[in-house]
Amino acid sequence: MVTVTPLETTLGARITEIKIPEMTNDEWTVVEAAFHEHGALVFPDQHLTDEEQSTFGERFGDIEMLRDGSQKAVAISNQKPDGTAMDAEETRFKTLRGNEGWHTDSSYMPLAAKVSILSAQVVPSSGGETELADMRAAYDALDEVTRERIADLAAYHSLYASQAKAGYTFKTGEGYGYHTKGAPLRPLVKVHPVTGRKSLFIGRHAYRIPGMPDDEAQALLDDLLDAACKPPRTYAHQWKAGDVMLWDNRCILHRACPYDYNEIRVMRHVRVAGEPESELVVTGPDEHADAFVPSTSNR
Ligand SMILES: O=C(O)CCC(=O)C(=O)O
Ligand SMILES: [Fe+2]
Repeated sequence: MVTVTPLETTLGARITEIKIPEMTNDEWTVVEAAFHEHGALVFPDQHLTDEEQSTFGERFGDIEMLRDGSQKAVAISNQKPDGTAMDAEETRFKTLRGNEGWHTDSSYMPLAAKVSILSAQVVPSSGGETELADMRAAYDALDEVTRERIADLAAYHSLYASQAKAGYTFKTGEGYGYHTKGAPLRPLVKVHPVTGRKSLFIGRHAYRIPGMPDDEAQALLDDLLDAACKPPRTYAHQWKAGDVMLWDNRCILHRACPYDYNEIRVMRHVRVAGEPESELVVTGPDEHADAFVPSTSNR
């Protein structure tokens, strides 16, 4: 029978005695309840195909099309078509390195993500973990003064701005989500649409708070993030090929961990779109996003 074993942190559970492609509706009921309770699930040793992984994603909702609209699963990989490792100058490599900052997926799009499902195809000999942080527990741990300070604040989210902050800049429109205008504005305190639990909605893509000077806003966002992403609210998954891990982007942050980039690491990612009722934000023009891009490097 499907077994749910909570991890020794505030988030996450390991799900065993189950084969994802053969999941019954009764098992799904257990898995979905565990997802809402724990915010992240680890399924060791599943070895899913592309299709099995996206079919599993469809249990949660509509798949977000990350590239050309036909692919449901995308590779998160440093491997070039000739089999060798990418070099550091490639845009896709910078995107991979950008993933090493704490973030929530697609918060920079009008419709933010609900769930991300990652599976390990090829893992490096060490490092390359994926780390998760529980923003429900992080909110619970805030003092009353901070809670009051942030209660009505919201931040703009932009991949363009977060990559620029990390030292990586791109031509506008160079890849998925790289837009300088129309950054979504999202409240710092999010109420989960199913559980009703409050969580901090922050991460590297958050970059500006209306009504606050930019340096003050960035300092506040950085301080909240630093305080939030600490034990016992974090879990680092050490991948074995075939493992599957998923998380609820509405209340869990994640980041990739470094490894020797001469080695190959290939992950497969399926992203489930948020429900419009809770994750869709009407975007307006954000004419200030360019301020994060040094004018000489907008190549
Ligand atoms: O490569 C990883 O470990 C995580 C990448 C990531 O940010 C994602 O899958 O959304
Ligand atoms: Fe991500």
